[in-house]
Amino acid sequence: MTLSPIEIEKRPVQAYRQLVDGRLGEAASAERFGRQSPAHDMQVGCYPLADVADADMAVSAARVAFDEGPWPRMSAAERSGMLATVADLIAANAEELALIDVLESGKPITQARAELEGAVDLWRYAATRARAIEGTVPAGLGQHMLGLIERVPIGVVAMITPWNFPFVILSQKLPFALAAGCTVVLKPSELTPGSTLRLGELLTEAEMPPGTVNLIVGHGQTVGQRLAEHDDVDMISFTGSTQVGRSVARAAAGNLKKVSLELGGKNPQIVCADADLDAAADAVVFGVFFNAGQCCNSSSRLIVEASVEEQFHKRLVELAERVPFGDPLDPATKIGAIINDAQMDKIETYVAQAISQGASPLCGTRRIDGGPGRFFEPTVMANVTSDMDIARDEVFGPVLSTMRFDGLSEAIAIANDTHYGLSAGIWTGNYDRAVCAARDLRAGTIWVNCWMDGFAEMPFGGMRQSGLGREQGAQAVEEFTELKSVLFHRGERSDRWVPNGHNRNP
Ligand code: TXE
Repeated sequence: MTLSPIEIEKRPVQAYRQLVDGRLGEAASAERFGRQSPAHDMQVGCYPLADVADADMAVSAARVAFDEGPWPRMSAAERSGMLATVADLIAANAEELALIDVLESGKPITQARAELEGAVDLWRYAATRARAIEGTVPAGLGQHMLGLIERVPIGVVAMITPWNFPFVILSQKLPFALAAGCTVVLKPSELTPGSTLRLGELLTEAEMPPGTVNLIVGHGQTVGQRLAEHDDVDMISFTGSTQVGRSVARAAAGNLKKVSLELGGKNPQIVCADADLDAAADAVVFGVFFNAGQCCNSSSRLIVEASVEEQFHKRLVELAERVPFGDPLDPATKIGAIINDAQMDKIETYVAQAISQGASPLCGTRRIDGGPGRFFEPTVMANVTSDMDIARDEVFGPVLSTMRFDGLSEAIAIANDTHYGLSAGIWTGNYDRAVCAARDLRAGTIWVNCWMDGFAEMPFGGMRQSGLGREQGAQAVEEFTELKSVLFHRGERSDRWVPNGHNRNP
């Protein structure tokens, strides 16, 4: 397979600024760093490199903004209006934001445009949820008592986001925390910080009160670690690898801040013989090759009924060899570049190891040499067993592992044989099988005769080591709140704890 000719727009390297306490500027150290397009090997951005001092300044700005500033104190209608204004600004700048994500991440331009559309929808949805935060009043506390159960913003939220969906993942968190009345420090991945920092300019244009949102870019082990352990941070919301998620949770234990984690997955699609096999094959190929497999929801495991395994594999290979991949700036491209050399090496190592453990490659398996950029062929590996590393670990590349089953209970047992639990799917024409699978598969999202359909209204998150907490949906804003019980007494207090007239020393 040959790559389409690489073309990159003739535009100057973009210079970005961080946002701290309402000021767009340089990092404290005045240091900067650059990023090359993983698809073109050309420098595309230059960013202030924050360190611990910037993290401390950003947290202190968010703290003051929360404790004394207008954002948590304004009406829900005002907050909602501001979120809608930001949504409009993102929509008006969507093409530029999409291009930034393409150049820094290597994802296809048509996909990046769709992601921006989804992100705008998340901001608009969060704007509506800002006005739907409600408490309750329990009846029956007696004649003299009134109890209010309020939902109050949790406080200062630190957010750490990864490189695979820079603007979408930010939009799954930030507008919901803002809707709740929280203030935020956000650190995007150092591989894809551009669209996050560009948002800082849009927030300034929208006249977001200073300190409400602070955006800094630095390394995970310095800035990320500092945010996770900071005593003035009340909650940390992290998306990334399970390994780093664990270390974030450990760092958060110092002040027992709330932790929300969106981590990895090893997501299975079960394909039964009675399914629409054409539609299923298309969804399996989409599920595993979307974003070059660098996706927490990647359906990297196929569990196919033995009686149709051979014909289904044939169909998959046909599709895998046809799916357009190469230059992400080409609107026809469906599979773009791999994020960096470390990720390429990781993918290659898993594939080689699986072959040595007895898996049979049906197509792909190689990186594309000879041109600029990092590209890995869409790969299908058959005869994989559940004990192989390729079936257990998140490869995060365009690599499908296929296994076979006889009987639905075996399929579900294989599907659940993982320490992850983000998503799972089943393709079947049989209602009973669909209901059974939806009930017994252990994952935060179950897709029946579809894959990766998502809506702002539907909560998203994982069971087991795929994470803690949920984003999106009606509950998303509540994740950034806590309950406060307020008790009012009315009338005279007649009951006394210390009995009237009692004298301890007669
Ligand atoms: O992720 P990291 P990496 C998985 C995927 C991939 C692997 C490695 O399997 O192959 O992770 O990718 C910040 N304290 N996913 O190394 O390191 C970091 O700066 C606090 C799955 O890029 O988890 C970045 O902002 N923060 C995933 C963010 O964590 C730290 C998406 C994610 O980086 C930190 C990405 C630390 N000690 C990778 N170390 C998904 N679920 O979609 C790093 N960071």
